[in-house]
Amino acid sequence: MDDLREKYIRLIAEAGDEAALEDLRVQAVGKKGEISLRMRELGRMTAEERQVAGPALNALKDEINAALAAKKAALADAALDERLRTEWLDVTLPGRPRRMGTIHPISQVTEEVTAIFADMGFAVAEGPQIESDWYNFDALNIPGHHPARAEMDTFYTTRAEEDDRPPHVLRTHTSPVQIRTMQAQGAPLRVIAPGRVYRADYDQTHTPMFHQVEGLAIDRDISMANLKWCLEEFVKAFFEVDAVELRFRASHFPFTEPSAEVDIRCSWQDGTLKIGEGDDWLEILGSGMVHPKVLQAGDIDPEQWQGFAFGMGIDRIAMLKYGIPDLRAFFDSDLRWLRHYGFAGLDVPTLHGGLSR
Ligand code: 2NM
Repeated sequence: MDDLREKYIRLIAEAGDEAALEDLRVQAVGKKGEISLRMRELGRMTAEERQVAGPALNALKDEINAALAAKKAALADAALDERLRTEWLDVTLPGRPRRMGTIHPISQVTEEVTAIFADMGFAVAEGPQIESDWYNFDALNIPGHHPARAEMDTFYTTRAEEDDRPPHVLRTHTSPVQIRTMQAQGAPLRVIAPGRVYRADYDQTHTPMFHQVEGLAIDRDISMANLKWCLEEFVKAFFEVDAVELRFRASHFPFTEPSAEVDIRCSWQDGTLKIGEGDDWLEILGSGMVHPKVLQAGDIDPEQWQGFAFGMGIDRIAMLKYGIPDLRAFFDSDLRWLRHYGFAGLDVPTLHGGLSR
């Protein structure tokens, strides 16, 4: 029995892995193992012999099981130590730069505009891109014979042959969103409506799909003075300059009265634009006081409420701010162009952190 003990204690000590240890367990204390065979021999012994050999065999079995368990734990410890030694990671190392996509200038500028107006208390409103002609035209005081409705400018959908309701249109501006918001929220109201708009026009300076942002502020005593302040704050923040001069030129839109087109003072030197200085003027948006009929279409009482509205082209102000020469390249999905003019995905524009870097 001493030989058995010595043999197995040595073999267990020498075992290199768990598999070897399991083989030893089967060989020693398994059903057909050496210890078990010895135990079976107990039956053929005398009572006196059995009294000595029985407990001794049991003790040996316990001892071998304990050695197996201890060795198993030691092997697991060693394996863990080895993993800890080899599988380490220096979390203080700088990240590996990976080429990711970039934020499209139109998305970037939309976020910038949103951040600026959010700071002035404007919420963002959205609506469908396929609109009824009522929301797109009638509600905005654009009459049936107005040139904007002409087949040439507007994308019309088609109805089934026997269906004589007026067809839907691809919205030609985001104003229908303003009507829907007036109806849904009532006055007072402060929203901007950024998004895609569609006009059947394609040349150097026009694409059939482009982006607009419109603003709308309605309260009891909103005036052109409030409009002027808001737009000045916007232009300063957007172009990241300390001072600007705006010029309001009388104009005409069906949905505002009075209406004004707004220019900003600028200079062009060697093809680069400087905002706020120089002798040139740059037209950037249209604006005015919301027409009473438009308020009425939005279920707002024009005897109680009044407001200003404005609209501008996101694509155009993106080109101006970031020196992008060709409008059509915006929609070419050219990876080289996107890498050149795109913005890093994690640089979210905020007023406190800076709009652009
Ligand atoms: C412009 C110019 C002037 C405008 C009007 C409205 C609405 F729906 F509230 F009446 N939203 N935007 C507006 C006014 C848009 O774009 C050049």
